[in-house]
Amino acid sequence: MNTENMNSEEKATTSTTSGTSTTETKKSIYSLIEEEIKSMDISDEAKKRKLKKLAKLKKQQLNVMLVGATGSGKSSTVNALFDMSVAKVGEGVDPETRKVTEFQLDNLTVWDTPGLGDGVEKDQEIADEILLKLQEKDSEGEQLIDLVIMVVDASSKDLGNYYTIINDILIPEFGELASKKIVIALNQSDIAMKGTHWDSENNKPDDVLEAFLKKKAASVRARIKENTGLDLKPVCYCAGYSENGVQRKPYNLTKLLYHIVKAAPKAKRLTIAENLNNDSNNWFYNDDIKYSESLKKDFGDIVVDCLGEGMETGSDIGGDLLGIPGMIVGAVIGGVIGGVAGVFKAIAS
Ligand SMILES: Nc1nc2c(ncn2[C@@H]2O[C@H](COP(=O)(O)OP(=O)(O)O)[C@@H](O)[C@H]2O)c(=O)[nH]1
Ligand SMILES: [Mg+2]
Repeated sequence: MNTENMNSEEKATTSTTSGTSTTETKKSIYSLIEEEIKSMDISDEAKKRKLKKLAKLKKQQLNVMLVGATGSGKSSTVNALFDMSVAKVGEGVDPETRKVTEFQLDNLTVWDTPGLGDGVEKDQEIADEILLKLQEKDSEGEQLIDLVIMVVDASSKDLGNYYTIINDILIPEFGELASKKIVIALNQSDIAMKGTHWDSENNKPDDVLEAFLKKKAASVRARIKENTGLDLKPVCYCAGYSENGVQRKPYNLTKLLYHIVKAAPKAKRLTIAENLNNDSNNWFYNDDIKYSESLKKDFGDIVVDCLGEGMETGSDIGGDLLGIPGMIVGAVIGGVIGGVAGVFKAIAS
């Protein structure tokens, strides 16, 4: 899979104000929430306040940086996670020039960085670019990059020069928040033992491979701790691939998403929900269901926070706190990220 070839067609949205549904492929979480607010049985004043909150959330921009060796699966990972059909490749960016490449989704930007390991000089150039990007400020004067996903091939022996990136760039630039903002993603779990011990029928590792991956994650964690002082919990997953008619579905992608959402600032988490890949197959295979449950709660909390006010009196409270948020969590979250867990689908329809 190659993100460089992504097209820039417009995301299909559903026109809600006119009541005509243009397509069912994907609904904007923001317009769904807006719809809900407008139909709530509350004062116009209260509606206005809620819509204002929503507008603020809608304006949030999330910036994610990908680092990792060439071939580790950075492109495959963003393709699996996000709805890349709407991505626009940054203008004037040539992937061959070993520059940071920008993929722009609605309100989510993925900064893809070239892999290290092609010589000291080139590595230095790339490190300088990564550093520059991390020093960049957004329009509010805040650090532009919200989080870094470090994609590592799960069968690789060592993080090598990526410790240097963590030590010399990420720790100084993220400061105290470094351990919160770095997600270590151990990809290609399916072929970590040279392709053996993968249970293709159930799209998961068998017991032997699972034990191997556990050990792998523990040793990577220990080595990162030793080399950088940070305690990061690596996620073993599989971004999947589709080649020559052979397809491997992602594994533990929901688990990876869970860690990404935790690494993102709360106010920006809906931007992730908004841009998720709608293919439910991508989210289906995980080592534990708790990640999708927790995600549902995380996204739901933000929606409730946006719609409920707590400060209102009288009947508004009943409407806000009892019926509607619960309904919204079901309908909105269900509708938008229906793929995250099979159960949401049922709620959504
Ligand atoms: N078996 C397997 N192959 C993968 C996985 N993720 C990516 N790949 C393959 O690894 C190769 C490199 O992936 P790519 O996403 O281009 O890596 P990048 O250079 O880091 O962007 C491609 O052939 C992918 O199909 C995975 O989880 N399992
Ligand atoms: Mg790539």
